[in-house]
Amino acid sequence: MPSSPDTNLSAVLQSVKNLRLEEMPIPQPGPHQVQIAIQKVGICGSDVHFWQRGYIGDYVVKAPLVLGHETSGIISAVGEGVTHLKKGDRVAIEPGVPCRRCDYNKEGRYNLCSHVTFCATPPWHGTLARYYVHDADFCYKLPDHVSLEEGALCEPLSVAVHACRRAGIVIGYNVLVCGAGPIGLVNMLSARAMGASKVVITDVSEERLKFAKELGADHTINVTGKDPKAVAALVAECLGRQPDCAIECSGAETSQALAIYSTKSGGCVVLVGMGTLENKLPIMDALCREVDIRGSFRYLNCYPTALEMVASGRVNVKPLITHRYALEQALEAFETARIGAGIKVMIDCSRQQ
Ligand code: NAD
Ligand code: 572
Ligand code: ZN
Repeated sequence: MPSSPDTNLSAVLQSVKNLRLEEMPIPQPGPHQVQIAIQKVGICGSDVHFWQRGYIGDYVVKAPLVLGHETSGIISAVGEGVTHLKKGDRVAIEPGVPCRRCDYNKEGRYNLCSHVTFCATPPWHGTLARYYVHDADFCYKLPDHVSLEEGALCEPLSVAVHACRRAGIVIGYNVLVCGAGPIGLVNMLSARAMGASKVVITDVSEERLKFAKELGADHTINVTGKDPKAVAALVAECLGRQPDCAIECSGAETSQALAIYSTKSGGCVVLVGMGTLENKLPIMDALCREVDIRGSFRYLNCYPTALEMVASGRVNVKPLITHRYALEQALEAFETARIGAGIKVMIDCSRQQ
């Protein structure tokens, strides 16, 4: 064990493009909370976006913000009243804690709570630090054979579990996934685990499509410069019929149109990717063919399922990790994520000797 005094080195976004390593106070757990010695944190596109632009939509970085929300760690202290976790337990951290009191919570849709505190969404600090305090019931104990990296990847996997649930995927479904970034890829894996027979995935990057193919896509389509209606015909040709549902994970307007045109009449399009605020979409096509268009926002009650998918071996998220860095190399790690190298950049926040 390290012998020098313990500190809380953290990756703090001071202002746009100004990310620094700084010492922060070590937080202490209150009642029903746990203190976690953070181990693994994946970099998400939103971390890079806050770093590069200083805002996403109405969420503006106005004060120093610790980044990171794809997290696992080891319990280092427990607050009063915590019974299901103890010091030394390895956990995955669900980053968004809802208010628990509003109508959405009472209706059982806690992901829609507008008072949620979500790691690394201003003004709430994230987890790229040595220590973090979180509500104990939003921490999930990892089975011994599930790695801390897999625990961190339960976050994007939960986004996919929610989207696939919204799409209603069942055994035998044919699925179109639009966009082969980390979110498109976990949707592909999750759709498969939920019973999809065939998955077609699109992108504008050959490199990402090659990765998707290696990860198990049945068909890949490079949509660069192609008309959405023409691609929809290609999708149907690949599958031998139109997909039962489409999960859009790029946010591109043409890709959203493709999702609608491709999906069979009576099927479902799930929108996950965030694009511009207003897009032109073929709504009449959706209307006349009763294609449902559903939003998908983060997740609710998905961590246990995501964890089970990994623990049972039904989903292998390990190949998604293409780069690894220590917390001390956070700037290098963010630069790797910024240029879009590989798929998932993972930061090790544990304290080395
Ligand atoms: P990413 O940028 O790494 O991946 C997006 C992929 O889409 C890239 O590979 C890109 O080449 C591809 N793409 C671009 N234009 C395309 C097109 N016309 N057709 C097909 N593919 C195209 O991002 P990511 O981390 O995979 O996240 C994907 C999206 O999901 C982002 O917009 C992100 O904000 C969003 N997201 C939403 C939620 C939610 O709760 N709804 C949660 C997490 C992420
Ligand atoms: O893993 C959660 C997550 N959510 C993302 C993006 C990346 N990762 N979303 C897109 C941005 N929105 S937001 O509402 N916001 C910044 C709070 O625009 C959240 C969902
Ligand atoms: Zn994210």
